[in-house]
Amino acid sequence: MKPQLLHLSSSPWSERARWALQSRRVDYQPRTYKPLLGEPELRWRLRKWSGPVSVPVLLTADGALGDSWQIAQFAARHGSGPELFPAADLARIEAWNTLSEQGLAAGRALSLARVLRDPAALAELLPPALRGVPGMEAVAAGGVRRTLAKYGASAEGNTEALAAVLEKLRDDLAHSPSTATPRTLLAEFSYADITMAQVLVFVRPPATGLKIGRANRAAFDDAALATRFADLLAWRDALYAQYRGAPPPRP
Ligand SMILES: N[C@@H](CCC(=O)N[C@@H](CS)C(=O)NCC(=O)O)C(=O)O
Repeated sequence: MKPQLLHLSSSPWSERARWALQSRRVDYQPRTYKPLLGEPELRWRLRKWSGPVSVPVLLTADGALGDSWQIAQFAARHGSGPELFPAADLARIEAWNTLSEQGLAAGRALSLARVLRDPAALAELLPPALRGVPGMEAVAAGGVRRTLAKYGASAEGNTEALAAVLEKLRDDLAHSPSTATPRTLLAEFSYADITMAQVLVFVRPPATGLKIGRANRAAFDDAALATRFADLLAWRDALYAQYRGAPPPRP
């Protein structure tokens, strides 16, 4: 059985898993997750009957993997291609992944607050048949609020938290042993680059890899941070150009 990836095409958490699987040339079947409607299946697959569940989830012959980190490790064990987790650097890569989680959490809070204020962005979250139907924007807003609450998003301090993660990334790149262009966090491309590049989704989404509607793309964009971290956006774009490879198969 081909592993199946339950994912969201607009999500940087899912993008970490897709990039790792594709980078390791793992043959997998992507399947778009439907928030709320898909939750019962997710709970059943993960055997998790309470507490939050989220995607990406990889369904394998040996059970379900419920986190992008575990999925990337699966890719490292099963595929071929660049070594995503050089053993000597595993602890450092894990630290970068924790940093990425902090940046993504702040970015989620920032961007979803903007989505809540933009009717066009809310409409994009609805299935096409429901767009423009009276009352449906309020349903979409309810879904966004539910997501913010589910992940315990804080209302304050998110710009500073995101900027602090990006300052650390800038510093780590400056001190990296890499001699390549673009530089990588370790001497060679690894999962550290995949996970840290995702934080920049909430500064300005990349042109490829994630499918985000026009209004949501604008809501993810932070003009002030984009100016302040233009060097990191250029790094991320060069990383995508060099290492992201072919777009994912159609869901
Ligand atoms: N630590 C998890 C976090 C994943 C995560 O936050 N997923 C969110 C954003 S894609 C999600 O599933 N949202 C849909 C929902 O909450 O219904 C991972 O990296 O796999």
